Order: sequence, then structure tokens, then C-alpha cells
Amino acid sequence: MRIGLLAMSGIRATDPVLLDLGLTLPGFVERSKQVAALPSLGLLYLAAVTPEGHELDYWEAEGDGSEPQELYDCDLVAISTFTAQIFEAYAIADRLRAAGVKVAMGGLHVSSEPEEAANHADYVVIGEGERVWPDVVVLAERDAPPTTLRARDYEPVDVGELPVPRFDLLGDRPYNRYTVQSSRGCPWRCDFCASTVMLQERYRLRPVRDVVRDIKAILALHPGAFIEFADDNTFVDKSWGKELCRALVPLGIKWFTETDVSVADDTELLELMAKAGCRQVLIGLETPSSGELSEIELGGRFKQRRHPSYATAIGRIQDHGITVNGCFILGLDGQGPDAFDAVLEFAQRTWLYEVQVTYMTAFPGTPLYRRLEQEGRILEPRRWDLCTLFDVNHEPDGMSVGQLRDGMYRLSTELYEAEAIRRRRAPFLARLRRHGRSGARGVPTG
Ligand code: B12
Repeated sequence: MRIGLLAMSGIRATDPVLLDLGLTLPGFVERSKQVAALPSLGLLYLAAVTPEGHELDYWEAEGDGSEPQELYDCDLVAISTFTAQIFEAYAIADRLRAAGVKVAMGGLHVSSEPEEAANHADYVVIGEGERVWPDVVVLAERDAPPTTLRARDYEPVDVGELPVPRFDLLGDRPYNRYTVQSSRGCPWRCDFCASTVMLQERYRLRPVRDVVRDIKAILALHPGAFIEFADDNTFVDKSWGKELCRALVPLGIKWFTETDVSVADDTELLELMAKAGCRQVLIGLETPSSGELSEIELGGRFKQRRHPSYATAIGRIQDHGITVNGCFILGLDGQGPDAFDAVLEFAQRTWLYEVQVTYMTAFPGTPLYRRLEQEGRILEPRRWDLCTLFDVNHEPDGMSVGQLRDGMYRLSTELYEAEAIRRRRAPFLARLRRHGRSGARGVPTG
């Protein structure tokens, strides 16, 4: 069969005011440019486990949600889904099926809304795809009727045996960075988390040698590539983290990852991360005032315990030449209108190199979604296109929707105007100059 793999990339937001701000504020523009072009690692994994004897092609949907015409020559098209673009993905699936092409859908959104997806796809896959996908291919080959398959009904995916993703299928498309996973999942359970909580697997570390093997595969195709770890939380296990960093040093790469503040506890780890080329860590700080954290954390108080040491931790990480991208959520339960100034004050005081502010967003399938739905606080149920992190779709409990939006517009303007960015970054850049690295150009954002 001829199999097409369709990724839906790019950045989504519908709020016209924020979009407008995004076009003019340097912080926004820089960030969206950096992250907009990443390949779909999930599809590259599926490609790698596709049974022999099929022709595979990787495609990206266009920014306007239209599909490449070549997909109509395929027998089967696999679409990977996030929530924000799901309506575009369904529309593409409907057009392909109307033209006689079989469609399989998987990924985070359809894993939480399989019944909805079954209206648009022949084969819907819930959960991790590596064990299930080969069966989907066989079903399509046999022209089997539509069905839904669950990863849960298969052996769990052994991350110690993952193949090299088929990076070769990406061809010469211009990506800013290439993604690799060193781990899957996160041990902490936050009610809003739209990845770990949904795929429902425990935290799993990959063998360091396999991670290095995958990065080498990227470098063989794209020498000098910038690597982004598509992990939820890379450095939970410090001794494994050090082993990973030691193995990365000889590769001479630059990389970005998502982790938690506990990296700051271990100076040896920070030194190794810097030596191994870590340019930035993205950390979910969530809020500058710890009170709201009790609402977020399910079955643990990791962030609540760590909150008092956030500022010290940021300082320690950035002192090692690694920038911190601190992420804050606005509209959390318990948060009042003073939250906006608090974020700004915290960011300026701690000299966060990068700051990301997003709205609390109830993604389908999350504990947060279920809670807000029960409380009647989802403003427009099933408006999945609003699940962008940059659109309000819930009734906050500490302020009005209008206050939340206006506060976000003001905060974004203040955070991302050139002078504020310059001030926040100055100490880090001065440190770099003192320590001889030429500058922070190429520092990525997440
Ligand atoms: C890389 C990344 C991106 C890339 C995606 C590139 C691409 N085309 O895939 C870019 C930068 C484009 C991106 C954009 C956005 N992202 Co993003 N992103 C990530 C990130 C960091 C890693 C995803 C990843 O590579 N995972 C690793 C792969 C291996 O896992 P996977 O994709 O889930 O695939 C597995 C299974 O799901 C399944 N599977 C997946 N697809 C298919 C298809 C079939 C047919 C089958 C059988 C199986 C299957 O099998 C795979 C292997 O097991 C995650 C955070 C995280 N740590 O997960 C956020 C994340 C996915 N992003 C998120 C969001 C909100 C966005 C944006 C809406 C932000 C915005 N405002 O624009 C946009 C949406 C873009 C869009 N077009 O819709 C949310 C999504 C939540 C949700 N339920 O949708 C996440 C979880 C982050 C978060 N804060 O919660 N993102």
C-alpha cells in the first residue's frame, strides 16, 4: 500500500487581540518562530514500526488547514491529532474518505475523544501507537470495516526497544529543530496536564544508548541540528540524567528540554547539562503564589514543596549558562486579578530569560476538564479550537472572563516589549560574556 503520514503543525490561537499582539511584540514573534516548525515524532515512530512492503511518505498540512494533494494517491493516511486543530484534521479526513482513501487517526485528541473521531476515521487508535499501528496497516490492507483500537489491549510499549524514528522521511523540509524523546511521561500528576495524564502510562526512561543512537541518526541527515527533547520531564532521575549528559558531550549538540525545578538541586547535573550543550530548560512554574498549587496537584505536593525555592533554583540554573523558560498559567482557581502583576514582578525579579504565559486550559480527557464540566464552567463545550492555551474557554473563579483577558493582554504587552526583555536577559548575557560564550543567539524557546 501507499501510506501517507499527515502532521498538523504550526501554532494556533483564535483571540484576535492576542494574535495582533503576537505580530508586534518581539517576545511573541521570536517564540512562535522557534516552535512553529517541529516534525511529528509520533508519526515518525509509526513509520519505523510499519510492516515491510509499503511505501511511506510524510506530509505536513498547510497553515490554512488544507492537505497536500498527494495524499489522494494514498491507500491509507495516518493523521496525528492535537486538540486545537482537530476540526481541520476531521475536515481533511472527511475529504480523503469521500475520495476513497482510508484514514487512521491517533494522538492526544482522539485518544480522549475516540467516539467523536470515529465519525471521521476508519481506524481510531487510543494511546501509544507503536504496538497498535502494524495492526491498523493490516486492517486497511484487508479493507476491514471501521474500528477503534486501544493500546491498553496490547502489550505495553517497551521504551527500551523503540526503533529509530524515520527521520529520513522528513527530507529537506526546513525544521528549526528535530525532536527526540529520552523519556515518556512524568511522575507528577497535574490536573491540567494534557499529555502524561492522557496517555496514562507511568514515567519511563529510555536507555541512554538509544537516545544517542537517535540523535546520531538526525545528525547524519542534518549536521549541526538543534535537538529538542519532546519529553514531559527529563531530569527526574538525576543519576540517569548525568549518564545521559555524559553521553551527549561528545556529540557537540545544542539542545532544549522540559523538566522541573529539581534540576537545580544537583550542581554536578547542571554542570554536565551545560557541558552537554543544554541551552534552555522549560519549567512549569505555574504561579508566583503557591496558594493555587493545591488545586492543581493531584496525589502529590511536589510543586507546593518546591515553590519557596523557585527564585533560587532559576538563579542556579541560569548561573550555569542554561536559560530558563518559566511557564505561568493565568486563570487558575483561586487566582485573583493581582496575579498578572505578580507574574510580571516575579519574572523581572528572577531575571527569567524566557517567560511563557498561557490561560488555564481544560483539554478533553483531563481531570481538569471533567471538574470544570461538572461545575458548568466550560464556556463553550466542545469548542476544541479554543484549546490553544491562548484562548479563554472557562469561567475563572477569582475574576471575570473579561478581567482574565484584559489582564493577559496587559501582561503580555508588558512582558514582551523589547525593553522588558532586554532587562530580564541582561544579567544572563553579561554572564555569558564573562564566561566566554559569544552570546545567546540560537537560544531556543519552547
Ligand atoms: C512537539 C510539540 C509540538 C509541535 C508538534 C509538531 C507535530 N506536528 O507533531 C508543535 C510546535 C507544532 C506544537 C504545536 C502545538 N502544540 Co504542542 N507539543 C509538543 C510536545 C512538546 C511534544 C509532542 C511529541 O512529540 N510527543 C512525542 C510523540 C512520540 O508522542 P505523540 O505525538 O503523542 O504520539 C504518540 C501517540 O499519541 C500515538 N499517535 C500520535 N499520532 C498518531 C496517529 C496514528 C494514526 C496512530 C495510530 C497513533 C498516533 O502514537 C505516538 C507514539 O506512541 C508536547 C508536550 C509533550 N511533552 O508531549 C506539546 C503538546 C502536544 N502541545 C500542545 C499544544 C496545546 C499545542 C498547540 C495548540 C499550541 C498552540 N497554541 O499553537 C499547538 C497545536 C498545533 C496544531 N497544529 O494543532 C499540548 C496538546 C494538548 C492536546 N491535547 O492537544 C501539549 C501536550 C503540551 C501541553 N502544554 O499540554 N506542539
